[in-house]
Amino acid sequence: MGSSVNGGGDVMVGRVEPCRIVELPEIVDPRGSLCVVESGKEIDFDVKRAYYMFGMPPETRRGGHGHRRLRQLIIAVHGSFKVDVDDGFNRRTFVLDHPRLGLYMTPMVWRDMVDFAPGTVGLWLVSEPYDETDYYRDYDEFLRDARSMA
Ligand code: T46
Repeated sequence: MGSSVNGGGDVMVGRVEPCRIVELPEIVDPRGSLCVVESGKEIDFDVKRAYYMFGMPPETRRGGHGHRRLRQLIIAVHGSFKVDVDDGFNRRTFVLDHPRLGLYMTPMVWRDMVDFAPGTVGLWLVSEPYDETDYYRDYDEFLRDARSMA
């Protein structure tokens, strides 16, 4: 499990390998825990947008798309869920089950989010403003482009 995504040179895009769980710095004292995400330390992008989700029915499936440019860090600030990641060649499933953990994701990977525990609240810190043209909504189109980048 990595502790930082910074300082490793160019990040390989369009592969599941650089997608990974990042253990966030946790400052614990008798008042509770405080976790930090700082651009240039835990993530290699400036956060241009943040959004969060709650009220997901346990059987729901979210995502079902890829991004052309967007990088992101996903945190289950409460509860848990899984993220299935697919680069057109390989697949991997990540489990987010503690607010100290973030899933760092690079562009050109397809993602699905499943198995939401009741009461889950997820937080997304992302590198780009909302732009529908950044999305692959069609898996075959994603697959064609992802494989041609190989
Ligand atoms: C991602 C996964 C992990 C906005 O208007 N602004 C926003 O910033 C976002 C994120 C969404 N929306 C609208 C677009 C849709 O009408 O909210 C609606 C739901 O979005 P979407 O269907 O894309 O939600 P998810 O959970 O499938 O995907 C989201 C993000 O869109 C995506 O970037 O990587 O979470």
